Amino acid sequence: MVLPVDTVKFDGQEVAAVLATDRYTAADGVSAVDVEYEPLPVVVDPFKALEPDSPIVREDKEEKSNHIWHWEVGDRDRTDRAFSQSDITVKEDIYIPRIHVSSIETCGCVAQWDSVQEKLTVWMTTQAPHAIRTVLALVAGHLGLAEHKIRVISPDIGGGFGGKVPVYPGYVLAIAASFLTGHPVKWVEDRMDNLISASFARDYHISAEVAARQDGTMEALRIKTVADHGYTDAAANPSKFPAGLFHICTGSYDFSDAFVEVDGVYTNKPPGGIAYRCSFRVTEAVYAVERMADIVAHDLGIDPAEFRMKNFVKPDAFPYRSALGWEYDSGNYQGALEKAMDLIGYEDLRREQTEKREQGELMGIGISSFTEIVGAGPSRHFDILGIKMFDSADIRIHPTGTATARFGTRSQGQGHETTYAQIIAEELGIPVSDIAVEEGDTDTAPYGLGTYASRSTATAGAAGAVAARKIRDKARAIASYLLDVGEEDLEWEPESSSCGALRLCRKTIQEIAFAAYTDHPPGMEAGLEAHSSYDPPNLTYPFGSYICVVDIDKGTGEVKIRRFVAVDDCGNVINPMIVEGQVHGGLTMGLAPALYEEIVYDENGQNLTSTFMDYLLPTAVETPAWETDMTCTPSPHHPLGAKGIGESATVGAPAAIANAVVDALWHLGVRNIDIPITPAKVWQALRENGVT
Ligand code: MCN
Repeated sequence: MVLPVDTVKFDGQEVAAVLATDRYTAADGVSAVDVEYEPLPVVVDPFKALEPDSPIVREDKEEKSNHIWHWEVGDRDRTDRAFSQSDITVKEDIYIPRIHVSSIETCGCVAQWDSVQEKLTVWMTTQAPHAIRTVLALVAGHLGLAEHKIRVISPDIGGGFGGKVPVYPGYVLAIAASFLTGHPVKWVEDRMDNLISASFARDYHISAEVAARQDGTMEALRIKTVADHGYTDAAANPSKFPAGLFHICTGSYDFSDAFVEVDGVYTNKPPGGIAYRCSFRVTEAVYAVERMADIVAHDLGIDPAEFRMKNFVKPDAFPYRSALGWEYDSGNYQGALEKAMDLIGYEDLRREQTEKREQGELMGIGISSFTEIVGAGPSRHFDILGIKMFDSADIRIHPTGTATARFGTRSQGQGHETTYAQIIAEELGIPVSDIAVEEGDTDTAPYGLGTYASRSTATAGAAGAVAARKIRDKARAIASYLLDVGEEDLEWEPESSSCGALRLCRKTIQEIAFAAYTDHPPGMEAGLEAHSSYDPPNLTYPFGSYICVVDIDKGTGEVKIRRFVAVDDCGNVINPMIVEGQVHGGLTMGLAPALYEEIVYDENGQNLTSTFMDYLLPTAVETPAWETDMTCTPSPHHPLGAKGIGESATVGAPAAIANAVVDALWHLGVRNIDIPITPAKVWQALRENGVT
């Protein structure tokens, strides 16, 4: 049921649909709907929801409890033993609040049922058109709607950031209404709809503990988390990883032992647990370990940079199996941190900090040396409804030597049209301007699982390279026939002519393409095209080191970011300008939850942040001038040596900012301030610790 029958479970739940021929009449229709609400007991705090006398949020479930699932990874006994034998243990409770993806455009669709063709076409703001089509076929199969009779088109969707992966009730209602009326039906959220009903991320209460030696070696990590998933169905679905990619909890550090457990809980809030520009739960995990690294370093009186260098997984340890059992592909964490320290002038800043502190001023330096986990598949780890997570590319070289390439992913602003074309150009020597890249139409593009989890380069990009290499093989056979020489005597070599093509002996790819349709070897199929479905052998593990410098106003508690240096490593880079753009956007989406964003509910479950007056996004005014740079540690298993980059900065930035703020206040006795670090929270912490 996409609309509730008799009980509304959260503020923002759609209760009725009005269908009209224009927007104004629809708005009048909405005003005419009169809903009588009888207040029922609610629970919005996940800890209270776990108490035995709590109201039950999902009475439709067999188990009369708000506990959804328990998930754990690592070796509990070994970890407990390591804790009992360590020199020191450090514990901190960290809350990572509920936040919301605020894309430039909200969600919407146009559904058109064509009763003559018996075909449904849906133009939809989705990041995963093929998967959505399969879901629609499975859900609507009993209405006689088969998959080949559904076409999902995802046009430019105004940004996604993970928030346009779910199937929202509005999509289903528009489709149903088109069936009923035989007319095309449009549904588009307004901003308030989006802010109260669309997907929410995080809302994780993390209790983190580190066991360490006196010399600063971190030995074991123990994390216990309560995850508030609101009134959700998705979180209740049996899935291999209800806690997402929390496996990355050990981050860049060589912990001998680790144990992580997460409990999912229902509350009377909208469905939670969706992504906010991060592979599910990666920011939460990374934030926790990066905060803990800083707290332990401060407790032991060791400089946080020196402390990290000591505890990093070393460059020669890759491929590295973490204490939580996942194999990191490659990394050089020291290299990234050294570069960031050089760029920002770390030693000078520490000297300046000491001087400032003597004068009573508050200046802090925060580091975050994160590791990301992106690129879903491989299919042995991930599936959607049982469909293995791979992605695909179709490349067709036309007789005149230009090309059309189609992919199963869908760019929402990541620039696939440019980077996929570059990948093919590099492999085949066809100029980028002669390559058309298409995505997002299930009638034309090959099947794929979509764009999220920074998976496009790792999967579809790799598929593009593999398909292009298949074309090279066929081109070699054609050239061998045309030139009457053995295939083994032909080498691809850079073309010196102005067309910039690669050359197979004396034949350019354009000449070979023409021959593929006009003069190909007897017995060979005509044409020059190839398909690849790429299932990566592993995830990719991009990483980076960020350093943030803040000044804090003692009078108002305002945090001012003076400098922020970001050194990222996503292996080989396909397009440096696009990667830099991704890092800039990602950093701003890391700044947002660190200092500004939080969805707040009152004790009745009423959303108190349903407009941009209350839910604060940083604007250009609040955003510092990011200073970015790269190191390059190729992925050994990706055909191009590339790793994903779309989310790294969002994952890495919040901890750098929070660490900088606490670093400024540590000498006063402040160990932690939960994000968003608002002026009010800082002001309070200053007053509580004797600063007036
Ligand atoms: N790239 C590259 N070299 C690399 C890695 C990536 O040139 N070594 C390029 C890629 O070819 C691609 C871009 O960088 O053009 C991002 O690639 P990738 O990291 O593979 O991520 P995806 O394309 O899968 O994008 C998903 C990622 C996620 S999960 C979110 S959320 C997000 C993001 O990208 N949402 C975005 N960036 C966004 N940017 C915009 N403008 N809008 C969104 O909604």
